[in-house]
Amino acid sequence: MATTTITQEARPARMTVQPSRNNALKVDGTDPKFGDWRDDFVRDGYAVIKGAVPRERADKYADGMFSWLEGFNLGFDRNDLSTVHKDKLPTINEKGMCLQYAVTHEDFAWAIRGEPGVIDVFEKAYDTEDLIVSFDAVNFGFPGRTDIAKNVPWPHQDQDPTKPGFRCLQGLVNLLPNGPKDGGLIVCKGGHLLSEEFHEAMKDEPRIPAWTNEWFGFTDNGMKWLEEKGLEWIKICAEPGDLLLWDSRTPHYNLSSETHQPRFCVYTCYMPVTDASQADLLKKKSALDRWVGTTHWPNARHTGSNVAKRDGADDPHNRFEPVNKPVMNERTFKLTGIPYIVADEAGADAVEASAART
Ligand SMILES: O=C(O)CCC(=O)C(=O)O
Ligand SMILES: [Fe+2]
Repeated sequence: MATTTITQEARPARMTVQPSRNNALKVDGTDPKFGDWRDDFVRDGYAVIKGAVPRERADKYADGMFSWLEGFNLGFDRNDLSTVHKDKLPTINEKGMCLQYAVTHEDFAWAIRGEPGVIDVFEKAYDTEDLIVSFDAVNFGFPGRTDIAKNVPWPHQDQDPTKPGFRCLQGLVNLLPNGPKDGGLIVCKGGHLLSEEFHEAMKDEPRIPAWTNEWFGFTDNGMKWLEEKGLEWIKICAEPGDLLLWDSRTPHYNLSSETHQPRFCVYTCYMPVTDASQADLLKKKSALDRWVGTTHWPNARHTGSNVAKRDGADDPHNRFEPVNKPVMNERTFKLTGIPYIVADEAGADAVEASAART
């Protein structure tokens, strides 16, 4: 079994969920003042937590990511940008995302998910320690790529418009210096609070096709609506180790670098385990067993595959397990959701009831 290959320093006993979430962010105009990043987040729909990961460790993770790319032995060399070419790299899409090759379970990705300064932010946001984390994509954004499609703007929300309200806090840990022209996340400041009004006003606008209901793409008319409301698009700048947060309702996308600076990040999204069903947790466990990914939604409703394509065929360099398997401590193992899986039906009912109470 694949799970037995995960090295764990400690495996906690089955977890019981603590019910209180009284101080969880509501992002509906009723939040108190917190005196920290939460005030920015509630107001603007995004926030930056400086140094959530200490610089030294952020540099180590970036180094691990470069080594992972070089480890395919296809000719990519971090010191020679002329080697940035699809023939010399694993498959990375025009948005910089790498979704296969078990990359989401590499040790660097799990170490980032387990960073105390990152977890702490989500514990505060949801007012609970009982969290699960997404097995989301890793971003290797390189400048000047003409060998793959151009990254044209893809402004979107990551949330079903028919399910309004604050439902998902997205995050990414930035790992390389990221200035105004270095590519990266761009957000429509304050757009989260106008989301319901937007969808009401634009309900007759034809929809951009989406592979999941939890995605909404903005048309030119939609973008015009945001502009007429006076909303501003902000390219977020960050240093290695900074955590960027945004509300899934905040319109956003990413830009490619216009300099010689690559942009690397790992997406980190956590949610209360009580928002996931027992079936979700079992699906999540299966994703981990098979070393596949999820979207940013930690409840694993959608799981991915490790089969990347190269020139239309299965990539002969596909990998189905991480090169460096994660070492999980008690905290990261909890984030897999596995300790919250109850074997018997009575236990499953108890967890569902606890979810309903909160
Ligand atoms: O790469 C980014 O900055 C944003 C990616 C994105 O839209 C997402 O993770 O939902
Ligand atoms: Fe997104």
